[in-house]
Amino acid sequence: MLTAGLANLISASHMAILPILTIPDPILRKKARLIERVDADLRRLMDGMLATMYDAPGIGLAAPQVGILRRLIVMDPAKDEAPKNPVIMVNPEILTRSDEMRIHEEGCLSIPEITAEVERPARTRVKYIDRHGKPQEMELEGIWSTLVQHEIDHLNGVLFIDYLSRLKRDMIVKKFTKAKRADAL
Ligand code: GNR
Ligand code: NI
Repeated sequence: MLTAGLANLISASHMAILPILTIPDPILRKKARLIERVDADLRRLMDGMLATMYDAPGIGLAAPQVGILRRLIVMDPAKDEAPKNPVIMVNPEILTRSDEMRIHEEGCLSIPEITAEVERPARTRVKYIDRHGKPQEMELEGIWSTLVQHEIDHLNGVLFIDYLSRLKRDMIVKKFTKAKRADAL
C-alpha cells in the first residue's frame, strides 16, 4: 500500500499544468483572500502550482497567476541541476524588511519576455503557514528575499512593472494589450 506522502508525490507528477494569466488580465490586479484552512484540496492546488512553476519554467508562482484569488505562493530559486527545494507559503506576511537594499533583474510569468532591474530590501522576515498547516517564520536573503516580495506583491495585485517609470510601465502594458487584441481578431 502507498503511504499518503508517496501517493501525493505520484499525483503531483501527473498533475495538470495550470494556465498562467498574463497582463492585462484584471484578476492579476485584485487582492487575494486569506486562506482559512490547509486541507487536501489546498494541497492539490499547491502541487498543481509547483508542477506549473517547474514546467514554465519559473522560480516562483502566486495563486492569482493561475486565476485563484487566495493567499498562496510557491518558490524554488535553485538552479536546474540542483535538487528541488520548494518552499510553500500560505497567508505569508512580511514582518520586517532590512534598510539595506538589493537590485535584481526580475521577470514574471504573467509578463513573458520582459525583464527589468528592481530594488527591494535585501533581507525579509516572513511568517506564514506551511503545507502541514503549521505556523512558521523564516528570514530570507538574496534572491529569496527578492522572490518572496515579488510573490507577496502578486497577492496584493502588485506587479514588478509597478516599480518602473510610468512611461516604461505603460509601454509594456500597451504591448500586451495590443498583442491580445491582435490574437482575438
Ligand atoms: O520565474 C520567475 N523569475 C523571477 C526572476 C527574478 C525575480 C522574480 C522572479 S519570479 C518569476 C516567476 C513569477 O512570475 N512569479 O510570480
Ligand atoms: Ni510574477
